[in-house]
Amino acid sequence: MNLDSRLADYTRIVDRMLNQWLPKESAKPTTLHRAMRYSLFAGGKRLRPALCLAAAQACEIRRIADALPSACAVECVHTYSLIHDDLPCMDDDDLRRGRPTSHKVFGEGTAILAGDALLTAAFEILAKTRPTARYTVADFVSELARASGSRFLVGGQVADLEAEGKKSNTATLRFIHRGKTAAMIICSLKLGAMSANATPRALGILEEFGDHLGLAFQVIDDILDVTQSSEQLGKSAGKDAAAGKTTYPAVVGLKASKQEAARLTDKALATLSPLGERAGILRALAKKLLDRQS
Ligand code: GRG
Repeated sequence: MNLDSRLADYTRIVDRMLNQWLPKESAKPTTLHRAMRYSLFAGGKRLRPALCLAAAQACEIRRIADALPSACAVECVHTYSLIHDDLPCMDDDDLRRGRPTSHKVFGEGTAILAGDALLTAAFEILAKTRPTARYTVADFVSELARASGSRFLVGGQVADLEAEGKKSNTATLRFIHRGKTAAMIICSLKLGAMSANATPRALGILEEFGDHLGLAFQVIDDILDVTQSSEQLGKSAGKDAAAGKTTYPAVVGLKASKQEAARLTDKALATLSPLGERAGILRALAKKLLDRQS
């Protein structure tokens, strides 16, 4: 199995379905649909759809197409969160996925609404999923709603806003990262597994894997923010320190942060053991994320 070609396959099928399921640019109101597509097709890494499809394969899904509503839905929620995160009232950023941010191109009102519309489009798309013997469509919807709601994605963002300029400890940092980053990673894995009618035990394993991987991903994100250029990242580098954010490098230093990312990745890999060979893509993906440069 070649990981890069597998990831390219995932991106190709996800992009084809996103293009099919989202309103065309020519559909009214055209500015809104242009704005939604501008951010969605800006060249993100498509990590969450990849985790979703890889989890589905680790749970021996019969037809990968059955996991596509979930894979596309998580990418819509993720893209909405990035558009809103970049707004002047949040992180106030000019650059995202190598392009000017949505509000810079379309104005603040349209950017907010493009985010709102992507969030609701996610549920419209997810509703296309097929129920399996163990999971109803309502189970899928409930999983995504929980991860993207006040206890996790939005809740993590609020905790992040409230922590700005204050000295936070590692417990606060973990709460923020669990909500902002790990929850959507866990949700992507679980929805993929549910599409494959996975056992509750397999869901539990993937949840634990996603928790460690999500934290590792965020620690690496914090490290890249201080070690890479904006060109390399496709988003503004050095923003965390400038905004007085509590990050892993700020709390424990760069060297210890790198060790922590490696430790969390090892823990994530260890949780996959019961899934054996079937989890090969997930394993390779976790290792690749540890070495990522953007
Ligand atoms: C409800 C007003 C309102 C706002 C919510 C939830 C939220 C805004 C913001 C949280 C979004 C956020 C920035 C989470 C951090 C997770 C993270 C590291 C994102 C970057 O993910 P990548 O690197 O991005 O996978 P690409 O662009 O490659 O998809």
